[in-house]
Amino acid sequence: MKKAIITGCTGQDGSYLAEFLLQRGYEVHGFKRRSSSLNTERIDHLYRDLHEPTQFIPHFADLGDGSSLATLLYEIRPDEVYNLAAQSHVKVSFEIPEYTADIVGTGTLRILEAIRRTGVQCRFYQASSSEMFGSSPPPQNETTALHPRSPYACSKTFAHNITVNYRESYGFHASNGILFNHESPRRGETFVTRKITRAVARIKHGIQSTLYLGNLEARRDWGYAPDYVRAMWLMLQQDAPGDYVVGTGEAHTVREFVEAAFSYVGLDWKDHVVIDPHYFRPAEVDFLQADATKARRVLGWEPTTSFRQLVRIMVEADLQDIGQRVRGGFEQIGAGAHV
Ligand code: NAP
Ligand code: G4F
Repeated sequence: MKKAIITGCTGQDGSYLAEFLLQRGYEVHGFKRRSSSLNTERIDHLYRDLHEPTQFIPHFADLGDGSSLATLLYEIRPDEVYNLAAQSHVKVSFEIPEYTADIVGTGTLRILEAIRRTGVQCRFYQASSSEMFGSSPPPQNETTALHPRSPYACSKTFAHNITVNYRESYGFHASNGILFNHESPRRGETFVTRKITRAVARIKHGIQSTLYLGNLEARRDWGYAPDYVRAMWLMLQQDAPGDYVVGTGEAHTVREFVEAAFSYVGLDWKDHVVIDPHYFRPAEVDFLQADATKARRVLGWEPTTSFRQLVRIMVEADLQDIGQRVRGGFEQIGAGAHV
C-alpha cells in the first residue's frame, strides 16, 4: 500500500486529494494545524475512530514548525508528499506579509529540508500558483516570465524556485503544479467565486440584499477543483519530475461570473452588487489564462467541467446548504455579508 502525506488536508484541495488517494488504496496521512475552533469540516467524512482500522490518519503539524515536520516524515516514511498548506488568500497576504512568507515560502523549504536530512525517499509535489505570473500577459505557460504582484505570489515564487533547486541540487523527484484558479462548493467563503455563489443563495433565501465586491474586471481561468487534484497525482506518477501549468485555457471576468451566478436563479446582479474599494488590492493581477499544452500532452490531463457547469455546481450547492441552515435557524440575517 502506498503512503502519502498531504499538508493542508483541511483545505479545499487537501480534502479532494485525500478522497482521490483513498479511492486508489493509499494510506493517507493528513497534516492539519491546530486551531481553537474546528477546522475539519471538509474532511470529517473521512475520519474513523482511530481505534479502528483506518487508511486516513490525521496528524497535527504546522508549516512553521520544521522539527515536527521532520519527525513525522521520518516516522511515516511516505512514498509521496503533497505540500498544499498555505496562507492562500492574496488580499490577506498584503496584511500579513511576513507570516505569508514564512508559511508559504520558508514552510516549503522546511519540508524539503526535512526530506533531505531524514533521507526519506519520496516524491514531492509543490502547490505552485498562476499568481506567480502576475503582470506577464496571457496565455501563460511553463516558459512565461514570473512577475509576482503580492506577498503571496512572491512567497509562492520562492517556494517554486526552491523546489526546482532541490530537484537540480539533490536529484529530488520534486514537481511544481502551476495551477490556475480552481473552485468548488468547498472553496473558502472569502474567495470571489464562493463569496458570490453564497451571496446569491442568501439573497434568494431573503437573508441578504447587498453583495460588496472589489474589481469586477479581473480575468481568471476558473476550473473545477476535483479535476486539479488528479493533475497533482499524475505529476508524481511520471518517471521524471517536472513543472506543469494546469488550467482550462478559458478566461472570464469577475463580472461574467457574477452575471452567470445571479442569472442562474433569475436575479439581476445590478440590483444587488455594490463596489467597495475595501476589496481592491494594492497591486492587481489583471489577466490569467492557462496554456496547459504540456499537461495535456505529457500527463494526458483534461478538465471535465465548463465555466457554466462550475457556476451551476457552486450555486446549487450553496442554495441547498443555505436553505438547510435557514430552515434549521442557523443562518442569520446580515451575517456573512462582508466577507
Ligand atoms: P485552502 O483551502 O486555503 O487550504 C489551505 C490549507 O493550508 C488549509 O488546510 C489550511 O488550514 C492550511 N494551512 C494554513 N496555514 C497553515 C500552517 N501554518 N500550517 C499548516 N497548515 C496550514 O487552499 P486551497 O484552495 O485548497 O489550495 C491548496 C494549495 O494550492 C495552497 O497552497 C494554495 O496556495 C495553492 N493554490 C490554490 C489555487 C486555487 O485556485 N485553489 C491555485 C493555485 C495554487 P486551515 O483549514 O486550518 O485554514
Ligand atoms: O478569488 P480571489 O481572491 O482569487 P485570486 O486572488 O485569484 O487567488 C486565488 O487563485 C490563485 C491562483 O491564481 C491561488 F494561488 C490563490 O491561493 C487563490 O486561490 O480573487 C480573484 C479576483 C481578483 O482579481 C480579485 O481582485 O477577484 C477579484 N475580486 C473582486 N472582488 C475579489 C473581490 N476577490 C475577493 N477575494 N473578494 C472580493 O470581494
